Amino acid sequence: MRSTNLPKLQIVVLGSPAVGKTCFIDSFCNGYFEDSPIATVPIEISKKIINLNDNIFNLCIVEGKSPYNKMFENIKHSLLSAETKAVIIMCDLSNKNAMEGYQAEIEACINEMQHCKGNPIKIVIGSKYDSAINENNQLLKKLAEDNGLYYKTSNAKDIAQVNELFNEILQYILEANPIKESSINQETLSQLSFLSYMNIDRGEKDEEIQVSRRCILY
Ligand SMILES: Nc1nc2c(ncn2[C@@H]2O[C@H](COP(=O)(O)OP(=O)(O)OP(=O)(O)O)[C@@H](O)[C@H]2O)c(=O)[nH]1
Ligand SMILES: [Mg+2]
Repeated sequence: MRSTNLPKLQIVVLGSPAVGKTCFIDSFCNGYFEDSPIATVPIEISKKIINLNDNIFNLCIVEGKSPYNKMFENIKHSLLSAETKAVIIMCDLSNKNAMEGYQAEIEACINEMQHCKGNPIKIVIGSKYDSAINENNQLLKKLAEDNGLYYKTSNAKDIAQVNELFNEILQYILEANPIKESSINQETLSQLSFLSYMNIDRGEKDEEIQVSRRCILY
């Protein structure tokens, strides 16, 4: 069974440089915190097969820069695609000086998102919650809510928290975009569970197996 036969669902993660986008995505896709990832130029695509409450699909996460950055042009195609069902705007809660720029950045993202074909849910994530300036958290939450966006926080060092957050986001998406049952048959299900056993056979740690109970890596 080829993973390309599965329904595809895409999440786009936008943000200024070094706000923590790659660490957040990698914590979910790889199950560990990478302290010093290489700066993403211009975009990065991560993929993972997900089984969430028996909804099986190919999740594609695309990382790119927000408007005002010249590399934004590279993510525009993914952002506007009908497959994009969630857009995350990531803002760094630990950065003292960045907060004053986030209002304009969020407004610019909202402006661009008007043209999205997939009617994505829109979420602001305050990153680096482990070293957040408390006042920034309150300010960003208000900013997100005033603009009608969901607000969440993330700590990429806490894999369980990142997994919970992705599960929550995927639940929102599936509620708004139910996957047609006919696209998954019994053969697909049994082959995917075979792939998950292969994971276990490769000797992954117990905690990673727990994480992949709902998220089957191949
Ligand atoms: N304390 C803390 N540091 C983090 C967290 N997430 C990322 N970082 C740090 O923030 C820095 C930038 O992280 P990246 O994930 O590369 O940021 P990015 O937004 O992908 O950056 P670009 O690809 O350059 O746009 C790295 O030094 C990380 O170690 C977090 O949750 N907590
Ligand atoms: Mg990056």
